[in-house]
Amino acid sequence: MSNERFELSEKDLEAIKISKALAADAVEKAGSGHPGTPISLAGVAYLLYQYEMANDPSDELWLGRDRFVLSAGHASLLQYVQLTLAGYGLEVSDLEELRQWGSLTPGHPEFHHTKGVETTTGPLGAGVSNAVGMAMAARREHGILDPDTPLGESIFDHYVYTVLGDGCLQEGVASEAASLAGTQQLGNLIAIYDDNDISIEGDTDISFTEDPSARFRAYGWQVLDVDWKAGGEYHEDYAALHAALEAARAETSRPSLIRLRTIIAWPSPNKQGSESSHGAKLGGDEVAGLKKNLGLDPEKSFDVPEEILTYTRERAAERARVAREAWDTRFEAWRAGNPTGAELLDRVRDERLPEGLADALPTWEPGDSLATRAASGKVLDALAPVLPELWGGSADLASSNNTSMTGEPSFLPESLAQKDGDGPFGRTIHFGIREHAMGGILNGISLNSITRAYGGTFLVFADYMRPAVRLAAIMEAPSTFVWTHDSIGVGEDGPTHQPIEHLASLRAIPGLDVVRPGDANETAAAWHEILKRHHTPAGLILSRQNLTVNATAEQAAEGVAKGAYVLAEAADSAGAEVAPELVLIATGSEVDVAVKAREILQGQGTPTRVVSAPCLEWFAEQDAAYREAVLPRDVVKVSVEAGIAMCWHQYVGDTGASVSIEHFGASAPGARLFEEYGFTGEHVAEVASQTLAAARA
Ligand SMILES: Cc1ncc(C[n+]2csc(CCOP(=O)(O)OP(=O)(O)O)c2C)c(N)n1
Ligand SMILES: [Mg+2]
Repeated sequence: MSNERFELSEKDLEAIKISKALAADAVEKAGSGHPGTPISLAGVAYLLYQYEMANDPSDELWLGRDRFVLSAGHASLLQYVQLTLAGYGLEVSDLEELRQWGSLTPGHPEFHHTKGVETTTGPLGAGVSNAVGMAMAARREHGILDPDTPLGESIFDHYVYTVLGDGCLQEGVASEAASLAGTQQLGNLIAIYDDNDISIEGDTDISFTEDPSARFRAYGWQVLDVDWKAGGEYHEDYAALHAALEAARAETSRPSLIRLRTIIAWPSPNKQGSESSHGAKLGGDEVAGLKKNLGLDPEKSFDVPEEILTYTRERAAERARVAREAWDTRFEAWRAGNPTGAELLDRVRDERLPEGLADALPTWEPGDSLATRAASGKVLDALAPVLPELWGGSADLASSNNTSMTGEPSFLPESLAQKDGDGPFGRTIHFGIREHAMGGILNGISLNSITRAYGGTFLVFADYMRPAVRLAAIMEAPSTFVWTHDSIGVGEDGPTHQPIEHLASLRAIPGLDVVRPGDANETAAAWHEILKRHHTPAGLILSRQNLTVNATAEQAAEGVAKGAYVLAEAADSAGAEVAPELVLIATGSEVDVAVKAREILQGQGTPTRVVSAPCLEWFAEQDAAYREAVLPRDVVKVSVEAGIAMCWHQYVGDTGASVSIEHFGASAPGARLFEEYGFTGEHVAEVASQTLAAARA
């Protein structure tokens, strides 16, 4: 730490005042928004963007940059104003368009939308889990690209900064993530907690009385206090904050929480310290009063003197130039010395899979029998040597989810290593029983990262992580959620563990690929297709119980990528393929049920086709001709899926039917439940015959 007293220049202080006024003006003009915290934390954000973080406004995806996550996403102006001042491409005119159609400044920060925004936030607490994921990703990236360099000394090391508020700290997801960050000893993670005692309903004492410092210390974090309220008069002490940030960076074996005591909306004359400044425009008089208190002209709006904008942009550019000069030189040296690593880096940054990946995938023979979760485990084992960027784990269900790549070390701090090889650069992630944080961490890893991650739990607990899944879809983050134990096939654990409405409810999320392979070969093909897609999250939904392999490896490789395909064609009595009179559509474990039903129906003289439909989203991408060829409009269709029928009507139409389950399951062996609830070849054949007869009547 330097002994020099940290001091901001007059122009810096002016820029901070202007930042506060801009936040007030933007909300005033929009008519809605959140001015309070962008006003009170303007200096914090200014410090981060102009003094503390490694960043390059001209290259917002610079590999060496520190990450910034505004977990308190409602305070989006905090970030927008600094992106404007630092020269990330936003202009003051964009701030004038806050929250308007088509603007670069939406209500909450959105990944892919505004340059410099690293993740979409707004659902409180989620950003903390993203930040933990980013901090973990940084360590893993170091591990695969520069393993011989000590932690902290590689060009791939960077810090992750997150700003969070009372709301984030109250949300469970942040607790889950912070706890894991402590265990993982993420020294590259720095959180600034805006301790302003205010949330929407007023004083946080009405619902939040714990000691967050004690809590974070118990998690294994370093907690640093910066109290701007100390000593009578409120004082935005940037030197104290800077010192805390230095101390946070210096602590390399623990994450740090800087507990910063602030007054919301300071120095707004009447609304400072009040929830009234949280989420509504301040009002003209109050904005004028704020400007007066800041020494700014109350008559002017969006007033950024050219001199100040030039100063902040040049300052940011010059800092970036200096940082880049040093970093780029080291990067070139790294490239020269690490051709394999460089090739890997180029490949993943180009979003290319290795040549011949398909050949590495395991195949099975029709008639083999194994659970798709087991097949998925074999696929991961096969991918391990050829796809170094892929890593992941489970929320304490690894042996059930088959998510550990055999023989790969665990991702753990040295002091917690359980077996040879485990360490900070390990590959298997132990998320603990923290599904929601796992989802957020996977997203943090997937965003602009050079690694790709998956995480497993039981499908029924997808509900525990749904907000993160939804955010993955909004962000087009290629997180892979491995959800096993996918139906009443779970059996004895009973209704709490048996998904019923989950497939339908996950399919309701736009932009999420819900992938439920019907056998082992389809599972390998499903993984391959998921990996080919770099901008879509996927849920890979797998069976607990053994499933007969019905698809050949070739059939699966070709068919799964199209979402649905003809697995078994209708035939006449001589066995020759003919046009179907009936189509059975099934997913996952019910594909085999449909295959059995087809045999019965064929025996009865009804030419019956089985369509396996592992991913309805991929099927929807196919052209109309293909879809019509697979599911002909004029043929009677019956869907078979061990879940609610919702979403199948659009495939089977008014003349068709769905064999489904519209109630919760029960505790009994899975095979018995399949019988009791009608998921047998006989019952499906019966329903299909009746449906066909009714359609013809
Ligand atoms: C998961 C979630 N629940 C509720 C909200 C609605 N909400 C937005 S901000 C906020 C209060 C946040 O308080 P705090 O973090 O202290 O922010 P401050 O008022 O200090 O800016 C709430 C409840 C949300 N954005 N996300
Ligand atoms: Mg607050």
